[in-house]
Amino acid sequence: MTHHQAAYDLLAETLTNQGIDVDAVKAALKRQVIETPSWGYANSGTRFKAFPWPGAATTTRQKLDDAAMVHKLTGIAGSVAVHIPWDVPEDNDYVAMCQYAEEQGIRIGAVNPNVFQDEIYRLGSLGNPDSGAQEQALDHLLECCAIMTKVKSNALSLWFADGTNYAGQDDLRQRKRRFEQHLSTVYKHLPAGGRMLLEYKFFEPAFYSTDIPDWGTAYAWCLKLGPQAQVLVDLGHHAQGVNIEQIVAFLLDEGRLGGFHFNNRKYADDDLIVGTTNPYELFLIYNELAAGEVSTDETVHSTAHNVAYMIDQSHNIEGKMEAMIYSVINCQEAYAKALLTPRQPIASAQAIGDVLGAHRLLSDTFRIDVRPLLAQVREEIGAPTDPVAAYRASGYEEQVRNARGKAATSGGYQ
Ligand code: RM4
Ligand code: MN
Ligand code: MN
Repeated sequence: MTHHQAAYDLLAETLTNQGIDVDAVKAALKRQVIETPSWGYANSGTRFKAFPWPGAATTTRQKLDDAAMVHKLTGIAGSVAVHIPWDVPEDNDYVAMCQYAEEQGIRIGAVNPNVFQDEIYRLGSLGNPDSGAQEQALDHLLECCAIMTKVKSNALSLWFADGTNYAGQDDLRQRKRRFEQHLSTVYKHLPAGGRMLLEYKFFEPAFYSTDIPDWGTAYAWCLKLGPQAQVLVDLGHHAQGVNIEQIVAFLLDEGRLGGFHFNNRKYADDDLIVGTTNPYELFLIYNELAAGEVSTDETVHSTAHNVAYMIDQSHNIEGKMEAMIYSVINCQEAYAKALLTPRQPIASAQAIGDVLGAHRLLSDTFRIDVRPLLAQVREEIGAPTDPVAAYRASGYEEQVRNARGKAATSGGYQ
């Protein structure tokens, strides 16, 4: 008997007495998939300094190895997002890269083009006033559509650094038109069954205007593009105080919620470990999603079941692997709590205007300690009951430190 057993038995009994189908909850938890980002395994930093982590992945295969290890320890992270050109395979063979991932027990998820790091993109990519820059960006996006087929990906995940820094710098309406025209070309090149996930962000690196500043703009363009275009919600891309769960509810209801980039923000696009200072917000977001999964409305139901759950973080001062394992676990905890929400009693309280009755039913759910339940689920799927402890005991950190060494990093003012 493992040490979580007594706590699990008590929790299962309590939940069952409350009318919760614990087996159904466990089944949902076993189906959960969190996609980790290849770039979260590599060194990164702030504009002041990038501190290299000993053993951090530098090659694409090392990133895939790390992602596979996170999957092995958590059992629910079997997919990894790639960023092109950061993840151009060493031999340029995407089919072999996909096979390598599969041999490690994972698959390639979203393909993320990068149209923000070349010199030519100083004034933007698709929104750039120069048609040559627009063309170069478009070519790269179309190349990424072709890469999707090679790596068996069904999602093209788009984020643009485009925008302006000064009023009058460019014509805002013209920029909108350039985006609309080029996005529709990209949409037509999506492989069959492929989705376009459109990410918004209200600032950075452009600070006066951003070409896709908010979910409303992304949503409007998805509507114009077609049903395979959906909005991607990155938790770090909102202004202070924005109610993200309400955005989630709206997009779900309209069938246009495509995916998430999970991370934790306190001030800006901080890209910290998801659920570290905002666990209640994460729970409330998952609560909308779990409600959508059991909705009788066909659009809501199928949209909720197709959401791509992805992490988008950079680990600047901490080790990459433990950070990623911890991130996956935090999403798992939030989802587990959301699955326990007593929907019927809450609906009854809402119907009679019992403001605090409804609120307490929901917030009490957040306070349930689901860790014994998750330990049980892990045991049942053959994963370690405490993935972080198992990682620390695995020797992986020492192994990669010795094999890979410490890479030279750039970053900071130069
Ligand atoms: C952006 C955005 C994108 C990510 C890049 C690295 O802020 O979140 O999704 O690809 O960072
Ligand atoms: Mn993102
Ligand atoms: Mn971001």
